[in-house]
Amino acid sequence: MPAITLYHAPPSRSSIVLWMLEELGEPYDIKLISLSKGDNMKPDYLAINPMGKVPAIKHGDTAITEVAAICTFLADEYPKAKLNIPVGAPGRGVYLKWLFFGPSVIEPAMTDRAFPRKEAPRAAAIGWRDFGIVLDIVAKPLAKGPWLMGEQFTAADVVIGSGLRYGMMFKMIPERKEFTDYVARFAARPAAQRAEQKDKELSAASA
Ligand SMILES: N[C@@H](CCC(=O)N[C@@H](CS)C(=O)NCC(=O)O)C(=O)O
Repeated sequence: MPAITLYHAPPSRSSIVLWMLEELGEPYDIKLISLSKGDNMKPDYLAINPMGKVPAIKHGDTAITEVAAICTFLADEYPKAKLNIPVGAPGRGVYLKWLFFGPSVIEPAMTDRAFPRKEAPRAAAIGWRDFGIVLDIVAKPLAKGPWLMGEQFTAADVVIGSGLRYGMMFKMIPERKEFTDYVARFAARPAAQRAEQKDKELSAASA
């Protein structure tokens, strides 16, 4: 039995982990969670993720949740795939910065813009300050590319790349050339294509 089980609702944020697992090349199982049938709020699943959200993975007996944490963990746990920048290597800090930048900066910046608050939040009180600045910061390393960390494709690209692609798809992020070129680059990766194909099949089968 594979050591990794992905709890997955296709397509959703758990599709990001599906892509990560394809990049990793380790065996894994998938347990489908139907959000429309409320599987995510059933006691069995709440025991794995009390938030009632996907994704979650089980690694052995340990349940791990949160996209970026799962991707960071998998990249470190299976270093053979070279998707991490290991502890002690010079780029480790910047690599972790990007992994945190996805859920703590890009995602709230994007959703606060899509679902405006009644009162504008104070720039100093929120974690992302200004939407334009957030986008400029991500665009900078991508203009040089090919990946966030330069020549090495890492788990940070899986996390940030998925967020940018989603944001542009739903018109929450502008289609800047740095972003569209980046999405085209990673969409050409065999693992991304396998994950997309699997997700389509799983969506169709669970519809
Ligand atoms: N912070 C979580 C967010 C997970 C999340 O919001 N997942 C959505 C699917 S995209 C979900 O499970 N929604 C079901 C619900 O809230 O009922 C992460 O990064 O993993």
